[in-house]
Amino acid sequence: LGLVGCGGGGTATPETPQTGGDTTTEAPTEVKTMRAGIGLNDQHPQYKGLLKFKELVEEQTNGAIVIETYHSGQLGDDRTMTEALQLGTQEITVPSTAVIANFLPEFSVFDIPFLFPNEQVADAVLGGDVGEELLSRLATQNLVGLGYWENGFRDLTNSVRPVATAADFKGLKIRTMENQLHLEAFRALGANPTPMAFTELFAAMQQGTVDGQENPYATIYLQKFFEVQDHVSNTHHIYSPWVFLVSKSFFDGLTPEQQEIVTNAAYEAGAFQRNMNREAAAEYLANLQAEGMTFTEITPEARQEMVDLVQPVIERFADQIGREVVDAVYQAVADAQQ
Ligand code: TF8
Repeated sequence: LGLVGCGGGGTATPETPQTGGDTTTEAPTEVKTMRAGIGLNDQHPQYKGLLKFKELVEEQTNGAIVIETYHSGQLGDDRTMTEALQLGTQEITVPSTAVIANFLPEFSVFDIPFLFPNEQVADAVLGGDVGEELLSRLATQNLVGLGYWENGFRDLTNSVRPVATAADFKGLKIRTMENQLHLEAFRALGANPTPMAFTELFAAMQQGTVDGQENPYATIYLQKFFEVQDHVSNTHHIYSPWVFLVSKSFFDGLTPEQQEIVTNAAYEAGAFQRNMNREAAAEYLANLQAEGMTFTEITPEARQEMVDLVQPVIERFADQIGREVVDAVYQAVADAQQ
């Protein structure tokens, strides 16, 4: 796996916090290291959020927990890192729920296209009972989910033509995440989708293996996709949540006080990351246009046609996701809009 400068995940020589030259004998602190790996680069709000988490945890534990951060898939792609958490060879990662669905199918409920009309509804559903219930199920996978972070609304880019309506998807080779529902939804829209890990994506676009992809503006801009893509449309077809995941075997080995610090820091850093994402979204889109991409606005009518085309796919997947979960999420979406 070629870990970069590893040496975490275990205990190290005590690094007793120096609080002055007195002679009080404090029990030597056992330093625990957590390796946190993500897929996006060090410019992305995902990484800034991770740095915030590091700052909070290291400060509040007086250095008893050290966070090592790795970006750009240095520790592997989202799926590989999630597996490493299960095995206990990595401690933290922040994958999209679409990837988590390969471990727990019910997480695919968030891959239902056009589920959330806006970010406020997403916040209410994810932060509500059904969101928490799904997080608690991660324990069966030797994972602990410490809240949702925000990848965000996904928008389409490609290098063939501006996409304004469903008809424009025809034949476009679109990379999707490794998720069955995403694949089928893009087929229903007329595209020719192909699943691929994010770490392979840039090269695939550069070499023309795929014509396009879909991700939030932050990723399209900060990962420099504008260098290999010409057109962007605000399809906003799926809102991707991230989940802040910790290896359960590692988390169980923390003291209750440390667990609380880590949990609170993950939530606080999540709020920080989410705000940063939202504040910068308009700027990222403007930057994409400044870099030469064409921007196509999807009209409400065009979006409705897309909604209708993917509806049968949602029906087909409802059993696999779990009817109860699907119904609970739809109910929560409705409640959030009252
Ligand atoms: C994707 C996702 C990824 C993120 C990131 C690697 O397209 O949106 O960008 O999950 O953590 O694969």
